Amino acid sequence: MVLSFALLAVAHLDSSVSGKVTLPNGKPAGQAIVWFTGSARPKALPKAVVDQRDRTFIPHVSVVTVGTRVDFPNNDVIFHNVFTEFNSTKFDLGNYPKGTKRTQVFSQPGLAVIMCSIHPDMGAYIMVVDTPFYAIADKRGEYHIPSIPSGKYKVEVWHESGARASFEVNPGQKSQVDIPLHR
Ligand SMILES: [Cu+2]
Repeated sequence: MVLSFALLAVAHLDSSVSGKVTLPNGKPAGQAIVWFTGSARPKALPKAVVDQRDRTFIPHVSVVTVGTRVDFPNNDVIFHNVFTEFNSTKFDLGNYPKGTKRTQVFSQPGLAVIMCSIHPDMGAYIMVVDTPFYAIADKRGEYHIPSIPSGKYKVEVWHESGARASFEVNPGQKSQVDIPLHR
C-alpha cells in the first residue's frame, strides 16, 4: 500500500528538462529559444520590455507568451522608430523621442522581427509562444525548463542563424534533452 502510493506520487511529479543546444557546426547555440508545446496554455506575461539604448535593442532575443504586451521605451538620446514584421503583418510604432515608449500586444504565436527604420543596423527578435514551458539557452547553449508535467510535447527550437529543430518528447521519461540544430 505504501509502495503503490509512492509510485503514484512519483508518476504525478513534474520534472525538469535540461540540455545543450548546438549549431550544425557543433558550436554552442547561444540564445537559442526552446519551447515545449503540450496541452497547457500560458498566461500573458505581466511585463515585457525591449529597451532601446546606445542604438541597440535590449535584449536582442526574447521570448514571451501569447497575449503579452511588450513595451518599447526609447532610453536613448536620439529618436528611434520601431517597426515589426510579425506573422507577415507589419506594425509601425512610428518615430519617437527619448523618454517615451510605444507598446505592441502580440496575440498570436510566431516570430516578431523588430527593426528601426532610422538605424538599419538595429535589430531584435521576439518569439511569441503558446505554452508556459520555454527557455532561452545561455551562451554555452545550455537551457533549463523547471517543473514541466509529464506528457507528450512538441519541442521547437529557433536560433538567430536560421538553424532549427522540431521533434517530440515526453519530459516524464527523459530529463536530459540535448538538441543538435539543422538548417
Ligand atoms: Cu534607431
